[in-house]
Amino acid sequence: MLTVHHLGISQSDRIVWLCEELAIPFELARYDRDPVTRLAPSAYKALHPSGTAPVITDGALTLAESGAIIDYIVARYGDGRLTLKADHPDFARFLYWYHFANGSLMPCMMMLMDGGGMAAIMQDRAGRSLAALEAHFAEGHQWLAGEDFTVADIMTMFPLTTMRAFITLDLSPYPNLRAYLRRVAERPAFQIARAKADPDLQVPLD
Ligand SMILES: N[C@@H](CCC(=O)N[C@@H](CS)C(=O)NCC(=O)O)C(=O)O
Repeated sequence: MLTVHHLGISQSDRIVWLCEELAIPFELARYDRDPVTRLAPSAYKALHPSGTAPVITDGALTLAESGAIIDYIVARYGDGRLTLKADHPDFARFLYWYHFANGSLMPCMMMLMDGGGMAAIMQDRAGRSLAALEAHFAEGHQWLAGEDFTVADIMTMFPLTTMRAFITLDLSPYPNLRAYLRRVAERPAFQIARAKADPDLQVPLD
């Protein structure tokens, strides 16, 4: 059974809504925020290494990240509903707004949140994110999807490499993640792309 773990007043309300729009059966597990920090309680943080809402469970699967959850539910239970196919005239516009919501709009909104403290929250999330990547590769996976190189790898390289032209990132505590970056750096297409995109930029690749 699909279970939507909803953290009160959070982005997981999207997933509850999605399930209602699709009229699919699901269980709702509801958690309240910590009254002092207004963050997720430890029971919620224990669900997934991201420590963030939304999270779903479906049989043996535990999945976080709004977009991944929506894509999973729509692909598995949606019968093509609520998405547009590549031959639809509005396909590109659909993709743009779908990714814009979390890729661009939400980061801006989070920066505007009342009460400050966002830097500390983001610091904590960065640590969790790097630890989750390290744990993934410590399990022996070659790439993010597992054995297949995918666009997930292409999306993830920028924050771990080129972004370091703007931030200091010490990856020494993450040996498996660094080995992954070296694996990516060995790909001929990656090397050609770097030479074309920023031939003069020296960014650490491990
Ligand atoms: N990009 C993530 C962001 C998730 C996120 O920031 N969730 C917030 C709720 S809106 C959260 O879990 N806050 C509580 C916390 O960080 O402890 C997603 O869309 O799933």
